[in-house]
Amino acid sequence: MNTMTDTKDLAITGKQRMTPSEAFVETLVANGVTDVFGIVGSAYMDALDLFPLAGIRFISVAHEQGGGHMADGYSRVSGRHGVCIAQNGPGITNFVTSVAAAYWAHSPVVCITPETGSMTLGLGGFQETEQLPLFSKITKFQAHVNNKARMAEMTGRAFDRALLEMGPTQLNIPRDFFYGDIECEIPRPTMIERGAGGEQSLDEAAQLLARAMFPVILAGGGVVMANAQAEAVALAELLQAPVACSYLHNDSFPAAHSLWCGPLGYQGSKAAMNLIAKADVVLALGTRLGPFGTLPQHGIEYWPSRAKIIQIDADAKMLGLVKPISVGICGDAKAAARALLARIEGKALACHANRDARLADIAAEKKAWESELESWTHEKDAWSLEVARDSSDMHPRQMLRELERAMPAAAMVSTDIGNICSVSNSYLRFDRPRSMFAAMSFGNCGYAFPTIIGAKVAAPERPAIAYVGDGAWGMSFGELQTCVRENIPVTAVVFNNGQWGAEKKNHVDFYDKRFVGVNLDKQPSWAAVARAMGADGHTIDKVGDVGAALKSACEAQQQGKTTVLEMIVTRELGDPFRRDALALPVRHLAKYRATAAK
Ligand SMILES: Cc1ncc(C[n+]2csc(CCOP(=O)(O)OP(=O)(O)O)c2C)c(N)n1
Ligand SMILES: [Mg+2]
Repeated sequence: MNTMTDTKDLAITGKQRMTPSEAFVETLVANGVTDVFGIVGSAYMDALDLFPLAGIRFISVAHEQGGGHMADGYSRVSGRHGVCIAQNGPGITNFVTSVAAAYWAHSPVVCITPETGSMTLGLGGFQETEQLPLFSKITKFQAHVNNKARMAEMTGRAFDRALLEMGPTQLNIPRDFFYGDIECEIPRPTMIERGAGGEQSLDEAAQLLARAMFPVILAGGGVVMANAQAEAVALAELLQAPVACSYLHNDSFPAAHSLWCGPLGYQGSKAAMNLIAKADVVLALGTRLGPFGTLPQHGIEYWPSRAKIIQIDADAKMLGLVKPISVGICGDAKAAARALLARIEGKALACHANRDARLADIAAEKKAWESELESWTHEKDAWSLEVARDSSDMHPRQMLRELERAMPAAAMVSTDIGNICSVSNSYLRFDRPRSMFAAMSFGNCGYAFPTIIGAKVAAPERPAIAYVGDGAWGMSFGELQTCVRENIPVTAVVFNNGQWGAEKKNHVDFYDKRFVGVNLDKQPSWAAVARAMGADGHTIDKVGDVGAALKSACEAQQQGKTTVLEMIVTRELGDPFRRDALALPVRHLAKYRATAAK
């Protein structure tokens, strides 16, 4: 039986008699679902039984949080829905962290949450918890099947809204509603085309750009999601404007382009920061201008507060929310960029008069930052010098540079949220979009590894690499089981510095090195653990071995092998995350006075 054909027939013939499980699965098929991540559970077993005949692969994961992150990675690389499902109660509460992460990554994840039976809800039965409040603030839409006859309708809507609003949705289904007889028609996906934005705001933006003397483009995640990279390049070339990538969206503009200046934000590019600081007009294309991504870095207050800011975002609520703006355009990044191009192409642009000076400025800033990075082989603060002094371990920065040099052309890289992962921001450059999947502003440890597994399922031909600190690895290495069992070959680069480094940095800077809970003593050999779990595992302790190890691990992916590269690095630490949010300790009680700032 060919279910695709059947689905098309259903669409033609209208209502048919079916079970709610069939209606649910046929609606997944109608939405092009081919992969679902989760852990098996009785709550939805009647529907799961249909997956193989529906052409849907069920990817059995180690932990539901991992399944949610996999759905996230899958959607970010494919631009399609990522789907996850689990058992009611504990299986669903395990999804919460990953759905919150998907929310801030703007990933169209459909989180399917079978619920306790409708006739026992509220009685405190087995595996019961209220499942809608759990996700109310971390989803764009919550579909609740309140009657089994509405199974297909609600399922379809959860899929439509995830793409419409670019974020996770929840589909909550009382488990008894999978059974029975219903008459229904399988809804077709409703694809809503996004427009360029209001004519007047586009006109105003075009005028600002035409008069700008030092325009700078800030390319955000919206450029990636709208497949607008070509338009961003065309705008940059027309204006001859430098382009900065927004925080953790290093894949929003091709790094090989002469106008690319690198990412803003934590551990970002000084070239990008120095150039945007000079802007008189900023075109923020497809970015919500999130607060963390524009904080001062490297001691540079780079945000040009006197410049005119044109912000383009598909979500009107983001316009002017964090930064004051001159023009807000509610539009799709691609359509808006095209509309702006049409308005300024062939016009006299003020910025053409000083083009050569600006291009020289861009080249000089990039060169200066490159040579600084090249000589910045290790951290130079007192703590870092002390811990690295007699160590034969690798300096994290040198190791990251070697990884960068060895990175295969079409690689996808996910990054976690530790200190070394954050420093890697300076060393991650991409020429194609949908290549970088960072933990974004939710910033949860344990994001990177499962996310790259999901990305690999969506793009099996691309090398898939996760950067993970050893602390975060302890949270997420269980998903090696998924790689091995489900034959999803990826490479995990684990930075073994024996500490929760990013937090330890705060102890060093603010708490006079009174370390509490930051040392990761007695860790196993993560390379040996990987081998015990059926993957390959290698310990790398020389900078000269890093590049070859990455290359061969990526090649091993073609033979179906997952590899863990355990990098033995010093305990030195880069700049802290949250200098903005910490203060030196003040103590009033005598008992605690010894911990007051001196
Ligand atoms: C789930 C979660 N728990 C705790 C934190 C707080 N936190 C942020 S960074 C960090 C340390 C990360 O350590 P590791 O993964 O070893 O990377 P390193 O900083 O050592 O490079 C911690 C605990 C977090 N962001 N997410
Ligand atoms: Mg660590």
